[in-house]
Amino acid sequence: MKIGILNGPNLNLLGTREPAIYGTATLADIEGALARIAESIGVSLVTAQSNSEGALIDVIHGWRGVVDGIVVNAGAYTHTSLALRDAFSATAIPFVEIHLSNIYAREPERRHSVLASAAVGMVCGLGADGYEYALRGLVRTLTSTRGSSSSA
Ligand code: CA2
Repeated sequence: MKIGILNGPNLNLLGTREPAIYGTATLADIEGALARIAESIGVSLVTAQSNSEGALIDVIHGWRGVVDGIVVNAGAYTHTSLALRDAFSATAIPFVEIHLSNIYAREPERRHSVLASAAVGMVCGLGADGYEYALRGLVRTLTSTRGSSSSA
């Protein structure tokens, strides 16, 4: 099984500012931890990050037929981007949404996700550990959906 880890705008700057909201782990730290977890459960990962909405959509399109599912933190596009949601719908790639912060306990404009209703599930408010929970939850869901034909 192959899983894509997709991160959106400004997440390349994690660990540099606002540690009270986003923690101290860098994106490289998070991707490194996920790589170790993935190896331990027999899953391969591909990762991508972009600050551009169109580039994120191109990544999702390019992962069609390549990955079995995606763990995505779409950053602020979470709250606005019907285009990203359409990319998930158009490719039919199952995804789990993850947020470092609890978006429902923040400013009103962050309390809605346009992606969530199309997602397998969402993890939010648990910091960088949330990526692990999202990965494990996605893999477990895909494995149980596909039964014994899965390679994970
Ligand atoms: O909580 C999350 O994971 C968010 O997706 C993070 C986004 C925010 O727009 C969403 O509402 C919730 C922002 C990521 C910004 O990352 C920073 C990195 C370093 C310094 C400041 C912000």
